[in-house]
Amino acid sequence: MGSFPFKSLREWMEFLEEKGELVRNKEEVDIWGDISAISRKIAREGGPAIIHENIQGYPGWRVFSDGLTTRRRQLWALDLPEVGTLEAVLERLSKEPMKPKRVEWGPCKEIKLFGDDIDLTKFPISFTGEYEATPHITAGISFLKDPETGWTNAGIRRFQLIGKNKLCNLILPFQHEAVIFSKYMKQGVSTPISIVIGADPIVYLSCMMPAPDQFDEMDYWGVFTGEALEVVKSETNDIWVPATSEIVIEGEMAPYERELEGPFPEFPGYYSGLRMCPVIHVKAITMREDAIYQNMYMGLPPSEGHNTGAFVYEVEIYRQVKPLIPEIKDVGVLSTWSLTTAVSIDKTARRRTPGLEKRLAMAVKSVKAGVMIKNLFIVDDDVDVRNLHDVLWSLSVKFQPAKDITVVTDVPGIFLDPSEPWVGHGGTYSGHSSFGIFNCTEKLAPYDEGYKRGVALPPPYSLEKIEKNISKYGL
Ligand SMILES: Cc1cc2nc3c(=O)[nH]c(=O)nc-3n(C[C@H](O)[C@H](O)[C@H](O)COP(=O)(O)O)c2cc1C
Ligand SMILES: [Mn+2]
Repeated sequence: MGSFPFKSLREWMEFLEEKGELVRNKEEVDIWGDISAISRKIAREGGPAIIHENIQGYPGWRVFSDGLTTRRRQLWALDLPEVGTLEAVLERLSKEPMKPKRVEWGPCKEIKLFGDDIDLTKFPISFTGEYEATPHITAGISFLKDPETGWTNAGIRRFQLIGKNKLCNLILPFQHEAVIFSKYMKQGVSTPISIVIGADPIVYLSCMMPAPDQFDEMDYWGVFTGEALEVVKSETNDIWVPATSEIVIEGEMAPYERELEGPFPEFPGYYSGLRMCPVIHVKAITMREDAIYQNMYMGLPPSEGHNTGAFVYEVEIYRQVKPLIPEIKDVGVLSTWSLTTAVSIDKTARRRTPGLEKRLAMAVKSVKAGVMIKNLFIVDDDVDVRNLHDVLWSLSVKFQPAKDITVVTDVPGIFLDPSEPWVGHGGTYSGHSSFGIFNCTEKLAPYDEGYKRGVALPPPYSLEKIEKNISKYGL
């Protein structure tokens, strides 16, 4: 049986199957929309992970998705508790990063393809949205190595299929991929890249962490599990990738070659425009004998990508802000990557330090993990930041539009957000936004008349009694 720490996609699938959270779909699906439509439904309904075993036009292939769509499965993947999750992650992350362990061989080397044998059109790369020109790899983890420091960065990118051995890579200027790519560009040489498709869930969660500069995301794997991740060397470059990966695509991006990328269903739920983006020339593909292709739906939230992003952004915002403002209590990414996010603050400390909530807001916006936040709700620490009812209640009764909104104009944003008036500046432009702080905390005097007895609830002794004896009441 698969159990934590999951060392391959297959161990993870075994575990999910035992938990009754993996569906094996034998009904034929196509790459034109079926796979995406099913993922969309799963995400909206909190459904199970799925493996499609019958892909029209791609005999022998299987496509896996939605392993990490629900918070419950994300917590299983990292063996974390449902209550006090952020504190528990923080405790683990406080340990020294653990470097991956280099090994000679791994199952991802069972098949090796070079030269004319490389043909990406034979892979079941699925369309995500109706207006995509050609399909995109969506669960591809991009590994790049800093030519100056040796730092290996890992992150999910979508890669557009533009030829049998050619992919287009949307490199966003504020991501680490751009930092590294530009170093090779300055040297006038090609950037080596390795892309992993299909990996264990800890690899996926680790690579999505918005970690600081020069931090290898794969070191998180060891910190999460207490063991080192086993990695093997790519065939054509010096990038080391998880040994049990299903598929590894190796290639090179020439410094100045660009092709049009897009349109793609972006995380804000609208299509991107077309942009000139770097081109990957594929030099090698290695994979398992019966490789499983992994897909991660994107577009209108929720999706596996959004839900996983929400979790890792919560973790990293909390981890990065806590040393600056220890009064931060919890973080909930409410929608669309982190465009709308809620944080809670220590109520007692805030009473002693009026205005503390604004310092918290500025700290949140200043750390790497907070860069995309546009709407920030600050709530009291007796409010569950992930519960929309609670957050909207705070907005309803603790917030006055005329005085509790602070707008900071002209901060970095993300050009994929269609509400930005500056959209359309092309691929070298990161985005430009305003930042709204919604102060939904209880107000201090002279506004405290309604607040002075605290939140209106049944007596504490009754709440406690009912909680303790809940089954006696047939509940
Ligand atoms: C399905 C999916 C597709 C993504 N596509 C891209 C992409 O094309 N370009 C990009 O810069 N980020 C993309 N991201 C977001 C990054 O993976 C994420 O922001 C990551 O933290 C960036 O890490 P980095 O700064 O270390 O590169 C995508 C995320 C998901 C889940
Ligand atoms: Mn990074």
